[in-house]
Amino acid sequence: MARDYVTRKEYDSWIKECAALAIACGYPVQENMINDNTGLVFGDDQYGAFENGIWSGDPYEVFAIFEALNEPAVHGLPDGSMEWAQFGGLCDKLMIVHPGKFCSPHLHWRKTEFYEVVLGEMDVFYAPEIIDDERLNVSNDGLLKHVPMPKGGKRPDRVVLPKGREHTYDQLTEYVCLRPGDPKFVMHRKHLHAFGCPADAKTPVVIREGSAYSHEPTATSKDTLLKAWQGIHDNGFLLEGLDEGRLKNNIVEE
Ligand code: RUU
Ligand code: CO
Repeated sequence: MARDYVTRKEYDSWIKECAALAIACGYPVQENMINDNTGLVFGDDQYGAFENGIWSGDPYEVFAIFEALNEPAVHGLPDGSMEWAQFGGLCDKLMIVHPGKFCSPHLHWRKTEFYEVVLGEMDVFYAPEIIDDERLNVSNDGLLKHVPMPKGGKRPDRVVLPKGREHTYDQLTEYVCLRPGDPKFVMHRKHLHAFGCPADAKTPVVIREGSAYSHEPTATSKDTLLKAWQGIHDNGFLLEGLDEGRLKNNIVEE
C-alpha cells in the first residue's frame, strides 16, 4: 500500500535542506518562515515522494515555500476601493522544487505572479488563455484584456508527470524552461499554471516569486479592515480538495 505520511525526520531534513539553500541564495529566511506548513504535499497520495527519498526524481506534487512578505498594501488607498484591493498587494516567496517534483495545476482568480529563477531550471506549464470553467467559476465575460501570455513550446518528452494526475496537465498546453538571468516571466490571473524541476537536475530549482497578495488558508490577520479577506482562498486547483490538503501535512513523530 502507498504510504500516506512523512516521518518527522524526513520532513525536517527536507525543509532544513531547503532553508539552507534559500539562505545560501541570499533569501531573508526568518525563523517564523520555517514550520510544518513550509513543505507542501498536494494530497494524501503524494507522500510516495518520500518512499525513495526526496532526491529520487520520482514524479510527485511536493515542494517548499518560504514566504518573506505578504502585504495587503491598502494603506493610502482611496475610500471604497477595498474590493479591488483584493487583486493587488505585494507578496514575495522563494519556492524550492526537488528534481522530478511539481506544483499542482491551479489558477488564481485575483493574483498575478512572476517568476525569477535563482538556481537550476524551472519547467513551466500553462494555458495561454483564460479558459472558461464552470466548476472553477472562471469566465472570459467582462474582463479587461491587455498583454496576453506569450506562446510557449511543446512539453518535452523527458517530462514525466505525476502518476494518475497526467490529465490535470492537459489544458496546460504551453511550456517554457526558465533559467537564471532570463527575463521575469509573468503568469496572469485566471490562467492555469504548474511547474516542476527536471528529474535529472543536479540541484533543486530555486524560484523567486513576486505577486499580488496571496489569499491562502495560511494567511491570517487580526486587523478588522482585513477581516473580510480571511475567508478568501484564491488558489483554484484542478484537482478538488488540494488547497485544504496543503494545510495539514501528515507528519508522523517517531
Ligand atoms: C505558485 O504558482 C503558487 O501560486 C504559490 O504562490 C502557492 O500559492 C501555490 O502556487
Ligand atoms: Co500560482
